[in-house]
Order: sequence, then structure tokens, then C-alpha cells
Amino acid sequence: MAYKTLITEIRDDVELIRLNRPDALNALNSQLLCELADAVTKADRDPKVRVIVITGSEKAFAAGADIKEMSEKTYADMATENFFTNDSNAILAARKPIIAAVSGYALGGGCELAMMCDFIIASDTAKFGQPEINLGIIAGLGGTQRLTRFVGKSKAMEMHLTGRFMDATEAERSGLVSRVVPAKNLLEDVMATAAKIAEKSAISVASAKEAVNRSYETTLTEGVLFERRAFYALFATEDQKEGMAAFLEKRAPQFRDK
Ligand code: CO8
Repeated sequence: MAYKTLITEIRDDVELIRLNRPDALNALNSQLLCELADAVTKADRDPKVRVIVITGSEKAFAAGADIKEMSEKTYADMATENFFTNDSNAILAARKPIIAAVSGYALGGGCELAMMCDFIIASDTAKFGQPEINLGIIAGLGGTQRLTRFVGKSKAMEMHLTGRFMDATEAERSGLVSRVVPAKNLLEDVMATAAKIAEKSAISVASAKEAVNRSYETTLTEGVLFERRAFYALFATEDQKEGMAAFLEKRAPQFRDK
């Protein structure tokens, strides 16, 4: 599939997906979401890819769902088209880690897309917000649920009710992003982080992702039980033997995803 709204490349073991609708600050329309779902699904299946990075431009990660595309839609259109749902589910279904590299605006659906990734590294120019309230709607790609889990009820409620933006410093302080880096270093830093993950055993990486995500979906007791089972299971892998032997022999491990 040749993409019209994305630029994709594999650099070393990393699939770099750049949202590319510069005239609309990377607003998410149906075509972009469909192409993104396709690119993520293919990268997730591609043995040459170990980590996926989603990024935008310096000015905008994505300024939200495409308002032009949505403006004339009716309730019946939205409900029957299942607008965006299947595509966002495809992104959430990826087993490989996905890093959002956010510079500039990450608003509405753009903020929600970043939050669907496994973690966010932001440039010091990043601005996050859920300004849908200004359009007479609310967030629709998980923003009321995920932002609340990231930053707590008070801040999430204020952002959803007023539409105000959060800058990178506040986003880091509130736990929305894992790190803030100077804008000029964003991609380099994210690719170095991705390379670090790519060195690990893909089996333990997938297990860690699954277990951390499980913490959102279950009670503490059930989550810890889930983690314990995943932990025991890793002792059935060659990579666990290799990782521990390498530590004891004071050398770097050679993981083989086995
Ligand atoms: N949709 C469509 N076009 C957009 C969008 C958008 N979300 N954002 C920006 N653009 C376009 C502008 O219309 C403009 O196009 P043109 O040059 O043809 O007029 C171009 O991008 C540049 O934008 P601006 O001139 O406005 O740039 P500024 O630097 O002055 O402002 C802002 C930047 C502050 C980001 C401003 O563009 C803005 O406020 N954008 C809208 C932000 C917004 O409201 N986002 C939420 C959208 S709704 C949403 O995301 C719901 C998600 C849930 C979907 C769930 C489905 C199930």
C-alpha cells in the first residue's frame, strides 16, 4: 500500500512512521488513520522491525481529528461508520513497543493518539490539549479515560472542560510524557531510546509491555498475578539463560528471541 498521508522507513530495527499532512497540521482524517493502522499492523508483523516510532512535524504531531471531514457528519453517520474505531484498535493491538515522538501540537485526537502509544518523548516545544469542548464535542479516541489515568482527575477535568493546552514542562511534571528533550534532538533521542529497546529480547519486551498495560485493565492483585505468571514463563526462554549467564560472565548478552 503506497501511503499518501504517511512517510515510513525502516532505520536499523526501527519502523519510523511520520504523519504527513503538512497543510492541516497532520490532522487525522479517515485516510490517515487507515494508513496508520495498516503501517503499524505491517510493522508489528515484520521480523525486521523491533520497535515502532510515530512522529509528526516540528510544528505538529497532530492537531486533532480533521474538523473539515467531521463538520457535516450526523449522529447516524458517526454511529454507523464506526468512525476511527477499527483503526485505533489496530494500533492498540500491536505487540511491539510504540514510542510517540511529539513536537509541537498534540491536540484532541493527536493527544489521544500519542497516549495510545506505549510512551511519549516530547520536545520542549510540545503542547498537549483536549480542546474538543471548543467545538461543541468531547474527546472521542479515549482522551477522557487515558488523560485522567496519566495526569489524575483534577488536571484532566480542567483540560477537558476548558480546552487549555499543557506545555512540555507541565506534561513531564504530570506524568503524561516520560521525558522532554530539546526540539533539535527529538528524533535522535527517540531513535537512541528505540535502539536500546531493540537490543533486548523481543520476548521479554513484549511481556513487559503486556504486563504494564494490564495494570490499566485490572485490580492490583490480578495484575500482580498476571505479572508473576509472565515472569515464571520467561524462565522457559533461552534468552533468560543467556541474559543471566552474560551478567555472571561480565559480557554483553546476545539475545536471539528464543
Ligand atoms: N482539522 C482540520 N484542519 C486543521 C486542524 C484540524 N484539527 N487543525 C489545523 N488545521 C488546519 C487549519 O484549518 C489550517 O488550514 P488552512 O491553512 O487551510 O486554513 C492549517 O491547518 C494551519 O492551521 P492554523 O492556521 O489554525 O495554524 P495556527 O498556528 O494559527 O494554529 C492550532 C494552530 C492552535 C493547532 C489551530 O490550528 C487549532 O486550534 N486547530 C484545531 C485544534 C482542535 O480543535 N483539535 C481537536 C479536533 S476534534 C478531535 O480531535 C476529536 C477527536 C476524536 C475523534 C473520535 C472519532 C471516534
